Amino acid sequence: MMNEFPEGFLWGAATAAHQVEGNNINSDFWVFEHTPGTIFAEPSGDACDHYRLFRKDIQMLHELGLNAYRFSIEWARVEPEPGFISRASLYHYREVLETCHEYGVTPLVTLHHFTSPRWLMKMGGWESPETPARFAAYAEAVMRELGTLIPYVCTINEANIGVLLQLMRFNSGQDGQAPVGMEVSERQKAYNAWMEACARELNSTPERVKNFLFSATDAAIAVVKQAHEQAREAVKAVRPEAQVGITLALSEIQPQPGGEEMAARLRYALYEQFLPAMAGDDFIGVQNYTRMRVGPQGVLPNEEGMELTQMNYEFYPEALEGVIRMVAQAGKPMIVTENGIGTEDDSRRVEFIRRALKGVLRCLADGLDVRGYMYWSLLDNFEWMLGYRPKFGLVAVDRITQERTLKPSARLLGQIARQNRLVD
Ligand code: GCO
Repeated sequence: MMNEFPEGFLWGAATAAHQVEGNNINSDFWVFEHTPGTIFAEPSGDACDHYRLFRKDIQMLHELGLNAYRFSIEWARVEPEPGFISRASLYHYREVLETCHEYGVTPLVTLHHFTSPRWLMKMGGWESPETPARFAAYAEAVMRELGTLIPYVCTINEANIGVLLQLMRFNSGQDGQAPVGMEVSERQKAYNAWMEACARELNSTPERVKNFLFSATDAAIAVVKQAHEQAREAVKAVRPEAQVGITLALSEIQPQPGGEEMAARLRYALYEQFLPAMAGDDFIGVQNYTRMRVGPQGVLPNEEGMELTQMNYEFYPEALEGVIRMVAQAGKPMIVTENGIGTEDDSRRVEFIRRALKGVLRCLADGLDVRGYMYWSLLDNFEWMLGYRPKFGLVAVDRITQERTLKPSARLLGQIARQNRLVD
């Protein structure tokens, strides 16, 4: 089998502002983390202090041998109040982008990676019909100031996350609605109380903030799709050459006997329904971590005997190949914008990356148009509700001293990138 990647292949690692920068105090998540009764294991705090240490981190990424860096610009910093643009924060991101270019690292910029300004939640968040235009205005402000430095834009990270979370029953019993005739459980009561407190803090209502990522209602999904399309147009109007795409969380859907029909429904909900909104995009951002076995009733539990990651899902690096093959049918260039594993055992990460990349090579051999691979994540960082316990990084971070330590997987990916081939 060929083991070479195409010339110009983007080799990188990804981060997201809230998970690494630290002190993202004007965002909705900061409120969720700090409101009593929080479901977050711990607050994000200083995170990896990447807001201050970005130069070292980008230099380190470059020295490893990687040639691309996917990171996000934080809306809550750029537009701290509606319509008020912070020039100082744009200047910060200018420095981040310039540092990338100094080291010959291609930046892939995400405009929204889960966190939103507090004020957006007050105005109805991702269910408000005003949000697409507000998001597009922010995108335009970013591109006007920084556009010449930004070759790739991911508008919204995992626009389908609301659907995915609902499917995985991540928030089961936490929707504040007990079925008729049933007692509201203690857990649900506590969750509702926390949501009410968050809503007070955000001058909003529990209905508006309860789906603090995106919700899975048709109306909310329509808002997310419109936000993507309007932002893409805003970006293109300022900088037509910028390559624009959305990113989607895609587990490989594997129908089990009798599960074909359900699998087709899930494929539509998680993926196909977003295709019309992506028609004008330049690329598709593929994000994959595991597979999803589907039976007639829905997603099945992990297969017995399978190795699990720290996220409690199956260690299944081959899922990336399956997802790329599905997405390839849309006929657009693909960039793997996230693929990774949460583990304390870095040798499992080494194995994961190798096997995932073998899958990418098989896709390339079949002529599929994969342009790059961004490992999630550069650094061990804030894994949302789970806090700092899951370790996704190529690089470990001491959160007291902020010292960085390369793991063997970092050297492996750097070596593969430098040689642009998978070596045994
Ligand atoms: C996501 C996000 C990342 C996560 C990563 C690991 O895919 O949920 O883009 O922010 O940290 O996926 O779970």
